[in-house]
Amino acid sequence: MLKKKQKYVVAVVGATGAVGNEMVKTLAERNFPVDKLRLFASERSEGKKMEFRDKEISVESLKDNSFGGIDIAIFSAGAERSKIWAPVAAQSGCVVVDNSSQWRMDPEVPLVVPEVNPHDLKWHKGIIANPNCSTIQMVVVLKPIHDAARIKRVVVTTFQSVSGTGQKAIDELLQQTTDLLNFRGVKCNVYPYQIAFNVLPHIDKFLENGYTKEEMKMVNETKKIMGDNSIRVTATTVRVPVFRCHSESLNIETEKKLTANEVRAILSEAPGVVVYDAPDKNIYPIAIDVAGKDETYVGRIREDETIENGINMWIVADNLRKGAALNAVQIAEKLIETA
Ligand code: NAP
Ligand code: 3JN
Repeated sequence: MLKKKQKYVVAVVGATGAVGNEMVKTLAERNFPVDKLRLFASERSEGKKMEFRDKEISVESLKDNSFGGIDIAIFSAGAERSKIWAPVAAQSGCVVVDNSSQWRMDPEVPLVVPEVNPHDLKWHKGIIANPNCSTIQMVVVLKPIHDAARIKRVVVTTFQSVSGTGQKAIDELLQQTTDLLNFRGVKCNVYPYQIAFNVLPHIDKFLENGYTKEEMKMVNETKKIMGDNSIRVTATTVRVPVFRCHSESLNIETEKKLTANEVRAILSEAPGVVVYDAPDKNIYPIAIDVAGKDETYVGRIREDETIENGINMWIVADNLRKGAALNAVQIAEKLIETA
């Protein structure tokens, strides 16, 4: 359990990565009460300098005694590292906020989006899981609709940016684009096919049921966060050649009828949501506008004319911010609020 303090010793594990970099930036921007910041990555990055509040911090590699004296450790170094190190950190007495899939579906670990289920933070036992980026932006929007009209079923298709795969994928899209525009051949190291000027219906590994792991993360995590196993979710997750922000097309079937205007009104009041929806003026959320923003943007809200109680919409959020770093820092903020 976290003890109340004026300022906290915070660690970011995976600090040199796409999410880790955003985490360090977010802690500074939100003026998180950091007494000391410790940054960890692989041995490759040992000694590398990163900036935090105009000071340089040296990156360390993880050792058995690394977590002594740390109050909050935010992990974004992949599931394998979380599996090994999150229990070590929790044993040392720090509260872990883990960005990987390793602990998300563990019944002993709360899976939290602060706008949706902050109450679940109360029962943590040292590890709190941050959901998948595609799930986070979707549940922020689903929760107020569920409260108003009970959601029966959601059909979601995602359009996910390459930053979701990490720094190597950002570099690959840039390199392939440059090579193609200079009439050179492309190399594919991160994805099985060229991502520049292409669309890949494949995120994470394929499972026996024909879905990908990313798709099943959206299905299972949504039920756990919303605390309702009866919500049926089916997903198709797609990688697109965009650097930042995940876009999603949602089709939502509810028990009670909601008009498009009622949905607009509900979402206008929802925490962490911005309704950006005026098709007559070509106003709808787009990735390049939402990059760097904290909220989930919603547009194209319209009734599904093929069923009785259906709504379609388009939602966009910054996957590195609300989808990862910001949600983790918001969890830490809630923890210190209630310490
Ligand atoms: P990334 O850019 O590839 O960064 C990976 C980070 O992990 C780097 O800092 C890397 O350090 C570090 N790392 C690798 N091996 C390590 C080791 N043995 N010990 C300590 N640190 C090690 O990837 P990313 O996009 O930032 O994502 C990182 C992880 O965050 C993902 O694997 C995933 O689990 C999670 N994630 C979650 C969401 C979400 O939806 N909430 C979104 C994206 C990612 P070096 O620089 O030294 O290699
Ligand atoms: O691909 C994306 O847009 C999001 C990727 C998330 C991710 C990438 C590698 C490993 C995850 C995740 O958060 O689910 C993981 C993982 O921890 O399994």
